[in-house]
Amino acid sequence: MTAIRILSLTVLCCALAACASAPPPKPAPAPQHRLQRATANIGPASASLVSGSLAITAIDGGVRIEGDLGGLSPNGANAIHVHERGDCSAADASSAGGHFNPGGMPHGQAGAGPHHLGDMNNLRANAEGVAHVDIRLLGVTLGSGAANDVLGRAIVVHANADDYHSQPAGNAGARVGCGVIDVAR
Ligand SMILES: [Cu+2]
Ligand SMILES: [Zn+2]
Repeated sequence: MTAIRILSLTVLCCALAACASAPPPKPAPAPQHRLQRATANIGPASASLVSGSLAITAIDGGVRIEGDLGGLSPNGANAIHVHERGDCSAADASSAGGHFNPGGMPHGQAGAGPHHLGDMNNLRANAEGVAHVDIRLLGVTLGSGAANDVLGRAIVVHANADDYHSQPAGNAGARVGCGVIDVAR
């Protein structure tokens, strides 16, 4: 009996020791930006006059997208998203594919529940049809090569506002502007 108790205590001690000495599992390192700055030169699509240059800079937790876009409808609202393919070659920009969505989420609104990683809030154009863009897109990286890397993807502007719930793309209408997120030169 005593021998059995000692044996089981020994086994317990060994098990505890093994637990105590096992190295804690290392969390996977978060993907890091490898670029500080990129640009997206937005050109017209679907026979629009939309154009402008956007600067994309690395910030904590994502990127900041900033610049002016012209050629929009005066006082209108326009959807803007990161789309999965950096290809604006089609006249209607369909070549840019769907919304950038590495997490397999439904379309939605940034900061308000499940949404595509490329979902962003609508732009507001002024009376001259110019929208100032200043968006913090969180959860993405710039040049990391990870699944959430936006480098080499496209920024697409739409003719209409995003309703933030219709699937798969917010019922935002034609693609009127498109530009690839590219290394700043
Ligand atoms: Cu879009
Ligand atoms: Zn979306």
